[in-house]
Amino acid sequence: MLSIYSDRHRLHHGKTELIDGLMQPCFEMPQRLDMVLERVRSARLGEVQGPDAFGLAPVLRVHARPYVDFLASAWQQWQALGRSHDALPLNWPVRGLRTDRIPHDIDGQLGYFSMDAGVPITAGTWTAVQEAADVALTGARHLQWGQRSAFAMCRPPGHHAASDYMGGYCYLNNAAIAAQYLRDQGCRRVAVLDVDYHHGNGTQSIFYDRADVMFISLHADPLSEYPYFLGHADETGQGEGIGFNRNFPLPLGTDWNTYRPALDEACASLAAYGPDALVVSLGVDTFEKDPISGFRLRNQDYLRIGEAIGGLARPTLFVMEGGYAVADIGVNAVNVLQGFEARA
Ligand code: SS9
Ligand code: ZN
Repeated sequence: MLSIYSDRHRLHHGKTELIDGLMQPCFEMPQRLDMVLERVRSARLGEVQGPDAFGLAPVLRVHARPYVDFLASAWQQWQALGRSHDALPLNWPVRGLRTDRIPHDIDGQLGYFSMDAGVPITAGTWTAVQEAADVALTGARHLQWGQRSAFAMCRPPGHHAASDYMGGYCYLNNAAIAAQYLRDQGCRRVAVLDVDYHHGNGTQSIFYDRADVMFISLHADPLSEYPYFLGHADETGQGEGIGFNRNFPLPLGTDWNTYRPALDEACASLAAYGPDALVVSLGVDTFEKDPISGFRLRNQDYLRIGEAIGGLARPTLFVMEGGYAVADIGVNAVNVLQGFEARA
């Protein structure tokens, strides 16, 4: 399988995040992707290529212009106030507050365009997140050119980012941008399968009212886990999109015996939909040793996930999402890809 990778992910490296009431080193760190690349190489998965530059047009098919302008200018605005440390949001327009005016002040903008504080903006963040979108788009282009599969080594991840807000380490929604690109290049139906431990709230909201992009997610029950405010089983789509969104919230402590039947049902839904292309939001934070998560999947379970996806026999783009057990992220991600290839 061809993999797409760029060193520029390193330009994004937040220092600290607020977790359990403490400022701690960011779990979403450059070493994550180093480990994935190392495993892609040692497992001889296939060629590794750099991304092509697509510009902002395919990004703007998914994200709102004011949000993209905010991301592009946030660091300069922050620096203009004499601040050289990471920018972080601090307050949000919740129930009853106004969202019809975008604040001029950068602190107000940071809150307006985010859902939480897990999104540090550093000097290199905008370059790195654009590069991650290009990595996903380059992978999508390979499917368009007739390849059976590709692996987009995106960092930072994307599935919590919606049309006009960032959150949960995510800025641009790499998987959604790739799915929309595939539609625009002539795929009639595209499906996104999200196997990250956390619900892909951003991807769901982007495609919620559409029948041409199905979204299916397996994740920790939002009553017990981040992102808390989306991802329940009764969210089945809206308008034309009714029936084209499916969530499988699973209990904390889920192991393979609990995961497998949900995955099989998700795959049956995907097979019935019959997409021309499949985008997999590949998070491996379902791993038993993940430091911020509560599932109990083991190394070999990722081979089985890949086999199930391979059994769908669709052109498939894997897009890297979460996974914070740095020592195992490479093995687990590549196990999915090798399981897929064994069935392909
Ligand atoms: C854990 C807090 C998690 C955000 C996690 C975002 C994961 C992206 N108790 N904070 S895949
Ligand atoms: Zn996650």
